Amino acid sequence: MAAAAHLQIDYPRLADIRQHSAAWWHDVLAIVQYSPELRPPRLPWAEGTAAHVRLPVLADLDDAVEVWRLAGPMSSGQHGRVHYRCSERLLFAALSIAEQEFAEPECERPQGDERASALRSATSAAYCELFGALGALGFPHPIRIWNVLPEITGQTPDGERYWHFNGGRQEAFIGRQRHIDGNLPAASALGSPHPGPLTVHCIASVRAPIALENPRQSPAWEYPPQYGPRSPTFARACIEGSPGQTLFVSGTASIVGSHSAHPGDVRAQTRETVRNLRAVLAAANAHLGSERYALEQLTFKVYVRHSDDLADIEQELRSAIGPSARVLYLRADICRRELLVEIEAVGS
Ligand code: 3EB
Repeated sequence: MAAAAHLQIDYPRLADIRQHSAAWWHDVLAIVQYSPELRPPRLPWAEGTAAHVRLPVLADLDDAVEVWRLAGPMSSGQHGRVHYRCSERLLFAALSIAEQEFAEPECERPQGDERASALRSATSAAYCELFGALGALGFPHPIRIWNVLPEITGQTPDGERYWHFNGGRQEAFIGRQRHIDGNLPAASALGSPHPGPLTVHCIASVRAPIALENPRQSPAWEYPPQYGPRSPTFARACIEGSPGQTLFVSGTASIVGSHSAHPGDVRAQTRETVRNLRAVLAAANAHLGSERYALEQLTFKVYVRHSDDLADIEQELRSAIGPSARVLYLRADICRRELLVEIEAVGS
């Protein structure tokens, strides 16, 4: 594989990348390992660089990893809790924070909601650390952020845990003088079926990206209060500034306007999600004034709430994207209980 001028994403098997020489690793910006274990299998050369997310891979590919490649040279290091690796153009950063660190001492604990308060504080701290590291390292513009936390739809006395995550995230955006209504990074936020820390990883740039919305969906920062008192802070997609122009499509679900469509019908949800993906692609192409991005040429990641739905989702998605597009299926909880599938994509 030649060094990539454009950022490339691939899902090779662990056994295959273990065969590569040290030279291959020079152009690796990031590796994300998905596995239900507490500690993922170790990789040569990637010590301290690979991010681990506690989501199981589905569909007979349980040793698949996510690899991002870009022309090097790369450097890597640690800034506070943030592990990073970067070229002169893009930076990959990852951190994890245990909610327990933010639990109030027993005697001062507010009744009942202590775990959720800890989640809000942990999220805010994670984002403050992340933004601090991005600024200090010279990559002040997050383009794409992934968030994974346990029990994302768990109920607390003041709403769902995802709402507390949103509270902490928005607080950090405001604290860092960032926009909370537009000009946001693309994102995904998923629930892990396993206990563990909040994990956040991100791709950031030296240049500001182009943030895009979806005409079929309300901007997430304008969701009505029934979806939580503090809005999620993400854009439907971001395009990396020139010369890269990699397109990052956020986690996309069966939401039309701000409402969940087709509760209980996984096939209809998948088709609605594909309509949303097409609409975001059209917005991206319109912005560039070209037909640069096509659904059939994107690389996808699919979050599946119930493993039993995998075949239905796969069939619907394949009929839309064609046989050659790469797809990684992960078992994860979506942030609204009625949503059964969420799909994100990258186009280069
Ligand atoms: C949605 O459209 C579905 O909170 O960062 C998708 C992508 C979703 C990102 C986030 C949430 C997030 O609202 C959920």
